[in-house]
Amino acid sequence: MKKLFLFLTGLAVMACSTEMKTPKDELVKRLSALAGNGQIAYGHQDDLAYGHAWCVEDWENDALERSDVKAVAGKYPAMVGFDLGDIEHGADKNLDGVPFGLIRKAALAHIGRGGMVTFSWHPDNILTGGDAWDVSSNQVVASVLPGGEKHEEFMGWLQRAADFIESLGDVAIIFRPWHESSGNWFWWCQNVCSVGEYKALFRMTYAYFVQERGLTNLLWCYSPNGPFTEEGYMERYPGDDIIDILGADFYEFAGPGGLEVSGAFYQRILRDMLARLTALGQDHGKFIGLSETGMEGIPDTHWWCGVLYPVIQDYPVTYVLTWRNAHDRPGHFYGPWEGYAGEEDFKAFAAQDKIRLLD
Ligand code: BMA
Repeated sequence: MKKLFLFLTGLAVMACSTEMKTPKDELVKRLSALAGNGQIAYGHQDDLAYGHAWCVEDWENDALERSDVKAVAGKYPAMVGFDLGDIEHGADKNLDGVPFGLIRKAALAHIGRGGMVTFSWHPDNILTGGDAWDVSSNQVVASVLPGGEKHEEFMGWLQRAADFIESLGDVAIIFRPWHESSGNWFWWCQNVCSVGEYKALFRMTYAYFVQERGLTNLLWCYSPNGPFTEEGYMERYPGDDIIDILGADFYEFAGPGGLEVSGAFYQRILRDMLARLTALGQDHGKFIGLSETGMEGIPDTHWWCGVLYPVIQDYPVTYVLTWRNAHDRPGHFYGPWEGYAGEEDFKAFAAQDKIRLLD
Protein backbone atom coordinates (compact mmCIF):
# COMPACT_ATOMS: atom_id res chain seq x y z
CA MET A 1 0.00 0.00 0.00
CA LYS A 2 2.82 2.35 0.94
CA LYS A 3 4.47 1.63 -2.37
CA LEU A 4 1.22 2.39 -4.15
CA PHE A 5 0.85 5.67 -2.24
CA LEU A 6 4.38 6.73 -3.09
CA PHE A 7 3.86 5.83 -6.72
CA LEU A 8 0.61 7.78 -6.95
CA THR A 9 2.12 10.75 -5.13
CA GLY A 10 5.03 10.59 -7.54
CA LEU A 11 2.69 10.73 -10.52
CA ALA A 12 0.76 13.61 -9.00
CA VAL A 13 3.96 15.55 -8.26
CA MET A 14 5.19 14.87 -11.78
CA ALA A 15 1.89 16.16 -13.12
CA CYS A 16 1.80 19.28 -10.92
CA SER A 17 5.41 20.37 -10.94
CA THR A 18 5.68 20.87 -14.68
CA GLU A 19 3.91 23.71 -16.36
CA MET A 20 0.61 22.42 -17.71
CA LYS A 21 0.69 23.48 -21.29
CA THR A 22 0.14 20.80 -23.85
CA PRO A 23 -3.04 18.76 -24.26
CA LYS A 24 -0.92 15.70 -23.50
CA ASP A 25 0.17 17.23 -20.18
CA GLU A 26 -3.48 17.84 -19.38
CA LEU A 27 -4.42 14.26 -20.19
CA VAL A 28 -1.56 12.95 -18.04
CA LYS A 29 -2.70 15.23 -15.22
CA ARG A 30 -6.22 13.92 -15.61
CA LEU A 31 -5.14 10.27 -15.47
CA SER A 32 -2.90 11.05 -12.48
CA ALA A 33 -5.85 12.59 -10.67
CA LEU A 34 -8.01 9.55 -11.41
CA ALA A 35 -5.31 7.17 -10.15
CA GLY A 36 -4.57 9.37 -7.14
CA ASN A 37 -8.21 9.69 -6.14
CA GLY A 38 -8.97 6.01 -6.70
CA GLN A 39 -11.42 6.88 -9.44
CA ILE A 40 -12.18 5.10 -12.68
CA ALA A 41 -13.29 6.83 -15.88
CA TYR A 42 -15.99 4.94 -17.75
CA GLY A 43 -15.54 4.69 -21.50
CA HIS A 44 -17.72 3.38 -24.32
CA GLN A 45 -16.71 2.54 -27.88
CA ASP A 46 -18.33 4.60 -30.69
CA ASP A 47 -20.70 6.17 -28.15
CA LEU A 48 -21.46 9.40 -30.06
CA ALA A 49 -21.61 7.85 -33.54
CA TYR A 50 -24.39 5.32 -32.99
CA GLY A 51 -26.12 3.26 -30.37
CA HIS A 52 -28.25 0.18 -29.94
CA ALA A 53 -30.98 1.17 -32.41
CA TRP A 54 -29.84 4.47 -33.90
CA CYS A 55 -27.05 5.90 -35.93
CA VAL A 56 -25.98 9.46 -36.78
CA GLU A 57 -27.01 9.89 -40.43
CA ASP A 58 -26.22 13.46 -41.45
CA TRP A 59 -23.11 13.91 -39.33
CA GLU A 60 -22.10 17.25 -40.81
CA ASN A 61 -25.32 18.84 -39.54
CA ASP A 62 -25.70 16.82 -36.36
CA ALA A 63 -24.79 18.28 -32.94
CA LEU A 64 -23.78 14.76 -31.80
CA GLU A 65 -25.69 15.00 -28.56
CA ARG A 66 -27.09 11.51 -28.64
CA SER A 67 -25.51 8.78 -26.52
CA ASP A 68 -26.83 5.48 -25.19
CA VAL A 69 -24.91 6.05 -21.96
CA LYS A 70 -26.37 9.53 -21.52
CA ALA A 71 -29.87 8.23 -22.27
CA VAL A 72 -29.56 5.82 -19.34
CA ALA A 73 -27.33 7.63 -16.83
CA GLY A 74 -27.87 11.28 -17.76
CA LYS A 75 -24.20 11.88 -18.64
CA TYR A 76 -21.88 11.09 -21.51
CA PRO A 77 -19.18 8.53 -20.80
CA ALA A 78 -15.90 10.10 -19.62
CA MET A 79 -14.09 8.44 -22.52
CA VAL A 80 -15.16 7.53 -26.04
CA GLY A 81 -13.27 5.04 -28.19
CA PHE A 82 -13.16 4.93 -31.99
CA ASP A 83 -11.54 2.52 -34.41
CA LEU A 84 -9.38 3.52 -37.37
CA GLY A 85 -9.81 0.23 -39.29
CA ASP A 86 -9.84 0.92 -43.08
CA ILE A 87 -8.14 4.32 -42.74
CA GLU A 88 -5.16 2.48 -44.23
CA HIS A 89 -6.99 2.34 -47.57
CA GLY A 90 -7.93 6.00 -47.53
CA ALA A 91 -11.58 4.89 -47.10
CA ASP A 92 -14.35 7.34 -46.18
CA LYS A 93 -15.76 5.03 -43.51
CA ASN A 94 -14.18 2.70 -41.01
CA LEU A 95 -14.63 -1.06 -40.94
CA ASP A 96 -17.92 -0.68 -39.06
CA GLY A 97 -19.32 1.89 -41.50
CA VAL A 98 -18.59 4.98 -39.37
CA PRO A 99 -17.49 7.92 -41.56
CA PHE A 100 -14.03 9.18 -40.62
CA GLY A 101 -15.44 12.70 -40.82
CA LEU A 102 -17.89 11.72 -38.11
CA ILE A 103 -15.14 10.15 -36.02
CA ARG A 104 -13.11 13.36 -36.25
CA LYS A 105 -16.10 15.54 -35.38
CA ALA A 106 -17.25 13.28 -32.52
CA ALA A 107 -13.73 13.00 -31.06
CA LEU A 108 -13.33 16.79 -31.10
CA ALA A 109 -16.84 17.33 -29.71
CA HIS A 110 -16.13 14.92 -26.87
CA ILE A 111 -12.77 16.49 -26.05
CA GLY A 112 -14.42 19.92 -26.28
CA ARG A 113 -16.97 18.82 -23.68
CA GLY A 114 -14.12 17.76 -21.40
CA GLY A 115 -13.97 14.09 -22.30
CA MET A 116 -11.13 11.75 -23.22
CA VAL A 117 -10.74 9.88 -26.50
CA THR A 118 -8.98 6.64 -27.40
CA PHE A 119 -8.28 5.15 -30.83
CA SER A 120 -7.81 1.49 -31.64
CA TRP A 121 -6.99 0.18 -35.11
CA HIS A 122 -7.97 -3.03 -36.90
CA PRO A 123 -6.01 -2.66 -40.17
CA ASP A 124 -6.38 -5.31 -42.86
CA ASN A 125 -3.78 -7.95 -43.58
CA ILE A 126 -1.51 -6.34 -46.13
CA LEU A 127 0.11 -9.59 -47.25
CA THR A 128 -2.94 -11.80 -47.83
CA GLY A 129 -5.51 -9.11 -48.63
CA GLY A 130 -7.67 -10.45 -45.79
CA ASP A 131 -8.90 -8.52 -42.78
CA ALA A 132 -7.26 -7.94 -39.38
CA TRP A 133 -8.49 -11.37 -38.26
CA ASP A 134 -6.74 -13.22 -41.09
CA VAL A 135 -4.04 -15.31 -39.39
CA SER A 136 -3.42 -17.61 -42.35
CA SER A 137 0.19 -16.40 -42.70
CA ASN A 138 2.93 -16.00 -40.14
CA GLN A 139 4.92 -13.75 -42.47
CA VAL A 140 2.77 -10.63 -42.28
CA VAL A 141 4.62 -8.72 -39.57
CA ALA A 142 7.98 -9.68 -41.09
CA SER A 143 6.75 -8.41 -44.45
CA VAL A 144 5.96 -4.91 -43.14
CA LEU A 145 9.23 -4.39 -41.28
CA PRO A 146 12.22 -2.70 -42.95
CA GLY A 147 13.52 -4.98 -45.67
CA GLY A 148 10.18 -6.82 -45.96
CA GLU A 149 8.33 -7.05 -49.26
CA LYS A 150 5.40 -4.96 -47.97
CA HIS A 151 7.39 -2.41 -45.99
CA GLU A 152 6.96 0.55 -48.30
CA GLU A 153 3.28 -0.09 -48.89
CA PHE A 154 2.75 -0.48 -45.15
CA MET A 155 4.49 2.82 -44.43
CA GLY A 156 1.80 4.31 -46.67
CA TRP A 157 -0.81 2.73 -44.38
CA LEU A 158 0.86 4.26 -41.33
CA GLN A 159 0.96 7.55 -43.18
CA ARG A 160 -2.82 7.53 -43.71
CA ALA A 161 -3.45 6.74 -40.04
CA ALA A 162 -1.03 9.49 -38.98
CA ASP A 163 -2.64 11.94 -41.45
CA PHE A 164 -6.02 11.31 -39.85
CA ILE A 165 -4.73 11.81 -36.31
CA GLU A 166 -2.89 14.94 -37.41
CA SER A 167 -6.12 16.28 -38.92
CA LEU A 168 -7.64 16.45 -35.43
CA GLY A 169 -5.26 19.26 -34.54
CA ASP A 170 -3.75 19.96 -31.17
CA VAL A 171 -5.59 17.44 -29.01
CA ALA A 172 -4.36 14.50 -26.95
CA ILE A 173 -5.55 10.99 -27.74
CA ILE A 174 -4.84 7.61 -26.17
CA PHE A 175 -3.59 5.49 -29.07
CA ARG A 176 -3.78 1.72 -28.68
CA PRO A 177 -2.46 -0.04 -31.76
CA TRP A 178 -1.52 -3.73 -32.06
CA HIS A 179 -3.87 -4.71 -29.26
CA GLU A 180 -4.57 -8.20 -27.89
CA SER A 181 -1.16 -9.39 -29.04
CA SER A 182 -1.31 -12.30 -26.61
CA GLY A 183 -4.33 -13.73 -28.44
CA ASN A 184 -4.34 -15.73 -31.65
CA TRP A 185 -6.85 -13.87 -33.82
CA PHE A 186 -5.06 -10.86 -35.39
CA TRP A 187 -2.19 -10.94 -37.87
CA TRP A 188 0.02 -9.27 -35.18
CA CYS A 189 -0.79 -11.88 -32.47
CA GLN A 190 1.75 -14.11 -30.75
CA ASN A 191 0.86 -17.21 -32.79
CA VAL A 192 1.87 -15.59 -36.07
CA CYS A 193 4.82 -13.33 -35.23
CA SER A 194 7.91 -13.54 -33.05
CA VAL A 195 8.55 -11.40 -29.98
CA GLY A 196 11.17 -9.43 -31.91
CA GLU A 197 8.86 -8.86 -34.87
CA TYR A 198 6.02 -7.63 -32.66
CA LYS A 199 8.21 -5.20 -30.75
CA ALA A 200 9.72 -3.97 -34.01
CA LEU A 201 6.23 -3.37 -35.44
CA PHE A 202 5.18 -1.38 -32.39
CA ARG A 203 8.41 0.63 -32.25
CA MET A 204 8.34 1.30 -35.98
CA THR A 205 4.79 2.65 -35.62
CA TYR A 206 5.86 4.86 -32.72
CA ALA A 207 8.97 6.09 -34.49
CA TYR A 208 6.96 7.03 -37.57
CA PHE A 209 4.15 8.78 -35.68
CA VAL A 210 6.22 10.57 -33.08
CA GLN A 211 9.69 11.08 -34.48
CA GLU A 212 8.90 11.39 -38.16
CA ARG A 213 5.46 13.01 -38.01
CA GLY A 214 5.81 14.91 -34.75
CA LEU A 215 2.57 13.54 -33.30
CA THR A 216 3.67 14.17 -29.76
CA ASN A 217 0.21 14.48 -28.23
CA LEU A 218 -0.49 10.76 -28.12
CA LEU A 219 -0.44 8.59 -25.03
CA TRP A 220 0.54 5.08 -26.12
CA CYS A 221 -1.29 2.13 -24.65
CA TYR A 222 -0.08 -1.49 -24.80
CA SER A 223 -2.98 -3.88 -24.32
CA PRO A 224 -2.54 -7.65 -24.42
CA ASN A 225 -5.64 -9.63 -23.56
CA GLY A 226 -6.05 -11.62 -20.41
CA PRO A 227 -5.52 -13.84 -18.68
CA PHE A 228 -1.77 -13.37 -18.44
CA THR A 229 1.17 -13.84 -16.12
CA GLU A 230 3.52 -10.90 -15.50
CA GLU A 231 6.14 -12.59 -17.67
CA GLY A 232 3.58 -13.24 -20.39
CA TYR A 233 2.41 -9.63 -20.27
CA MET A 234 5.93 -8.24 -20.45
CA GLU A 235 7.25 -10.64 -23.06
CA ARG A 236 6.15 -8.43 -25.97
CA TYR A 237 6.22 -5.10 -24.10
CA PRO A 238 7.56 -2.51 -26.56
CA GLY A 239 9.44 -0.56 -23.86
CA ASP A 240 9.09 1.98 -21.06
CA ASP A 241 10.45 4.68 -23.33
CA ILE A 242 7.41 4.56 -25.63
CA ILE A 243 4.50 3.21 -23.56
CA ASP A 244 2.39 5.42 -21.26
CA ILE A 245 -0.46 3.13 -20.27
CA LEU A 246 -0.42 -0.55 -19.41
CA GLY A 247 -3.78 -1.70 -20.71
CA ALA A 248 -5.53 -5.03 -20.82
CA ASP A 249 -8.51 -6.42 -22.72
CA PHE A 250 -10.72 -9.12 -21.27
CA TYR A 251 -14.36 -10.07 -21.83
CA GLU A 252 -16.89 -12.19 -20.04
CA PHE A 253 -18.54 -14.94 -22.06
CA ALA A 254 -21.64 -16.70 -20.80
CA GLY A 255 -20.42 -20.29 -20.77
CA PRO A 256 -22.29 -23.57 -20.39
CA GLY A 257 -22.17 -23.27 -16.60
CA GLY A 258 -24.53 -20.27 -16.69
CA LEU A 259 -24.14 -16.65 -15.67
CA GLU A 260 -23.20 -17.29 -12.08
CA VAL A 261 -20.31 -19.51 -13.07
CA SER A 262 -19.13 -17.27 -15.91
CA GLY A 263 -19.42 -14.18 -13.70
CA ALA A 264 -17.30 -15.79 -11.00
CA PHE A 265 -14.75 -16.97 -13.58
CA TYR A 266 -14.52 -13.51 -15.15
CA GLN A 267 -14.09 -11.93 -11.72
CA ARG A 268 -11.35 -14.33 -10.73
CA ILE A 269 -9.37 -13.73 -13.92
CA LEU A 270 -9.99 -9.97 -13.88
CA ARG A 271 -8.84 -9.68 -10.27
CA ASP A 272 -5.71 -11.60 -11.07
CA MET A 273 -5.04 -9.44 -14.15
CA LEU A 274 -5.61 -6.13 -12.36
CA ALA A 275 -3.43 -7.19 -9.43
CA ARG A 276 -0.61 -7.97 -11.87
CA LEU A 277 -1.20 -4.74 -13.82
CA THR A 278 -1.15 -2.74 -10.58
CA ALA A 279 2.22 -4.20 -9.65
CA LEU A 280 3.60 -3.66 -13.15
CA GLY A 281 2.23 -0.12 -13.22
CA GLN A 282 4.03 0.65 -9.97
CA ASP A 283 7.28 -0.96 -11.08
CA HIS A 284 7.31 0.81 -14.44
CA GLY A 285 5.73 4.10 -13.33
CA LYS A 286 2.79 3.73 -15.76
CA PHE A 287 -0.96 4.25 -15.65
CA ILE A 288 -3.10 1.16 -15.92
CA GLY A 289 -6.40 0.78 -17.79
CA LEU A 290 -8.98 -1.89 -18.60
CA SER A 291 -8.86 -0.94 -22.26
CA GLU A 292 -11.66 -3.26 -23.46
CA THR A 293 -14.15 -5.29 -21.55
CA GLY A 294 -17.79 -6.26 -21.44
CA MET A 295 -20.22 -9.07 -21.97
CA GLU A 296 -21.96 -9.31 -25.33
CA GLY A 297 -25.68 -8.62 -24.98
CA ILE A 298 -25.18 -8.27 -21.17
CA PRO A 299 -27.50 -11.18 -20.31
CA ASP A 300 -26.59 -10.70 -16.63
CA THR A 301 -28.81 -7.79 -15.55
CA HIS A 302 -26.59 -7.19 -12.52
CA TRP A 303 -23.34 -7.29 -14.45
CA TRP A 304 -22.22 -3.71 -13.75
CA CYS A 305 -22.67 -3.68 -9.98
CA GLY A 306 -22.61 -7.41 -9.38
CA VAL A 307 -19.65 -8.51 -11.49
CA LEU A 308 -17.52 -5.64 -12.86
CA TYR A 309 -17.57 -3.07 -10.07
CA PRO A 310 -16.72 -5.34 -7.12
CA VAL A 311 -13.42 -6.17 -8.83
CA ILE A 312 -12.32 -2.89 -10.44
CA GLN A 313 -13.03 -0.86 -7.30
CA ASP A 314 -10.03 -2.52 -5.65
CA TYR A 315 -7.40 -1.40 -8.21
CA PRO A 316 -5.97 1.96 -9.38
CA VAL A 317 -7.31 1.41 -12.88
CA THR A 318 -7.70 4.81 -14.54
CA TYR A 319 -10.35 3.78 -17.04
CA VAL A 320 -12.61 0.95 -18.08
CA LEU A 321 -13.97 0.91 -21.63
CA THR A 322 -16.82 -1.34 -22.73
CA TRP A 323 -17.14 -2.16 -26.41
CA ARG A 324 -19.69 -0.86 -28.94
CA ASN A 325 -23.48 -1.03 -29.12
CA ALA A 326 -23.89 -2.04 -32.77
CA HIS A 327 -26.95 -0.43 -34.35
CA ASP A 328 -27.20 -3.08 -37.05
CA ARG A 329 -26.65 -6.22 -34.92
CA PRO A 330 -29.31 -6.23 -32.17
CA GLY A 331 -27.50 -8.60 -29.77
CA HIS A 332 -24.05 -7.06 -30.25
CA PHE A 333 -23.93 -4.50 -27.44
CA TYR A 334 -21.63 -4.04 -24.43
CA GLY A 335 -22.85 -0.74 -23.05
CA PRO A 336 -26.26 0.22 -21.65
CA TRP A 337 -29.13 1.59 -23.75
CA GLU A 338 -32.57 2.87 -22.93
CA GLY A 339 -34.88 -0.11 -22.55
CA TYR A 340 -32.19 -2.71 -21.90
CA ALA A 341 -32.96 -4.98 -18.94
CA GLY A 342 -29.99 -3.89 -16.79
CA GLU A 343 -30.66 -0.13 -16.95
CA GLU A 344 -31.08 0.29 -13.19
CA ASP A 345 -27.93 -1.67 -12.54
CA PHE A 346 -25.95 0.58 -14.90
CA LYS A 347 -27.39 3.70 -13.24
CA ALA A 348 -26.26 2.39 -9.86
CA PHE A 349 -22.80 1.62 -11.31
CA ALA A 350 -22.54 5.12 -12.79
CA ALA A 351 -23.55 6.61 -9.43
CA GLN A 352 -20.71 4.92 -7.52
CA ASP A 353 -18.24 7.43 -6.02
CA LYS A 354 -15.36 5.75 -7.80
CA ILE A 355 -16.94 5.76 -11.26
CA ARG A 356 -16.57 8.92 -13.36
CA LEU A 357 -18.76 9.74 -16.30
CA LEU A 358 -18.42 13.13 -18.01
CA ASP A 359 -19.34 15.79 -15.48
C1 BMA B 1 -15.28 -6.41 -32.89
C2 BMA B 1 -16.73 -6.47 -33.29
C3 BMA B 1 -16.76 -6.25 -34.79
C4 BMA B 1 -16.06 -4.93 -35.15
C5 BMA B 1 -14.67 -4.85 -34.53
C6 BMA B 1 -14.02 -3.51 -34.74
O1 BMA B 1 -15.10 -6.74 -31.57
O2 BMA B 1 -17.48 -5.46 -32.65
O3 BMA B 1 -18.09 -6.20 -35.23
O4 BMA B 1 -15.93 -4.82 -36.56
O5 BMA B 1 -14.77 -5.11 -33.15
O6 BMA B 1 -14.78 -2.46 -34.21
